[in-house]
Amino acid sequence: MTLFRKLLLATGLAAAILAPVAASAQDVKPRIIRFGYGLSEASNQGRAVKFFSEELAKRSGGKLKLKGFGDASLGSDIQMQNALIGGAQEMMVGSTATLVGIVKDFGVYDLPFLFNDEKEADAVLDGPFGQKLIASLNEKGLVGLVYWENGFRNLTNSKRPVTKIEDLNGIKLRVMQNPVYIDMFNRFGANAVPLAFSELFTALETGTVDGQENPVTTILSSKFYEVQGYMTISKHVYSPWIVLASKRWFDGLSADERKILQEAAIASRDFERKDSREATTQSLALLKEKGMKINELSTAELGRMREMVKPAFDKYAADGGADLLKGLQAEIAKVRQP
Ligand code: TF8
Repeated sequence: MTLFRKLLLATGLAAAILAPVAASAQDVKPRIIRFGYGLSEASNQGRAVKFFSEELAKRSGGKLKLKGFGDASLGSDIQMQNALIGGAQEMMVGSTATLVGIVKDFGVYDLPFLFNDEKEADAVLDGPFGQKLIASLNEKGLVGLVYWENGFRNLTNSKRPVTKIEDLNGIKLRVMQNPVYIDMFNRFGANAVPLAFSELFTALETGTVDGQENPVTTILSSKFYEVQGYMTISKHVYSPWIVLASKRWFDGLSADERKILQEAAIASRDFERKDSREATTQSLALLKEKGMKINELSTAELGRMREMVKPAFDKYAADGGADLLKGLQAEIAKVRQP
């Protein structure tokens, strides 16, 4: 063996021996973190939870063990938020839209056609606006770590193709439990039915509702194509997910543990956004293969929809959201391509 190879081996060994020493020199205790989420293990959400878990293990020398619970097995978004506040569960990921019962301001993201693309969303969510909203969770017993991407939402239904707004007339459309969504779809002429995501598949299957709206990744991973024949690419709202921790639990962590958690969360965010964006194109092709009839909306029709929901913005502003909305629009203007 050459001296060079010996040296390589020796330094490699030293690194291998030193790494766990460095980890244990930190103030990190063995902990089990119950992390709940609503989609399936095979979804973009499930993949990102797995990535997060592996990152935490790597960065803590295996001490911080994140255990994912998918398919809403720990409860719906709203049930989990309350479990976090009470300290009965450590972490979760879910829609920002379902947080409005705790911090009303989160409803601002749900106003239709705000963001033109993912780049704008990333800049606003990761910038001062998004971070200020995250900070407002602390006094409610929650800690927001990062935003993940749920994505641009599209319409599906079991009745007919939707090529113009009038096609939505009378369609019973499940929406998230959030007043902005209810208001928006009632304006579009649908009958908005607020319902937890965990009850959605059954509601579609039994015909309790005719349709729903979600990103294509979810329409595929939750197998909505089995019960929904039509999809309309409307991209009416960009929907963020938010990774949350119980403040009660988080406050009991050491500074080192919190730092590891924050850093792993940021790594998971970058992984999740890239993965979800790649999956979006694939999902669309797969949904076609599964037999869904998919159509886009014409620019003229999208223009009509924008006009139709203008009063929703006025209503939101009048209900106390004026400054918030202005602040959000100013942040978007900073990053918008002319
Ligand atoms: C919805 C959301 C859900 C998410 C998920 C359960 O339609 O888009 O997909 O909240 O975390 O409810």
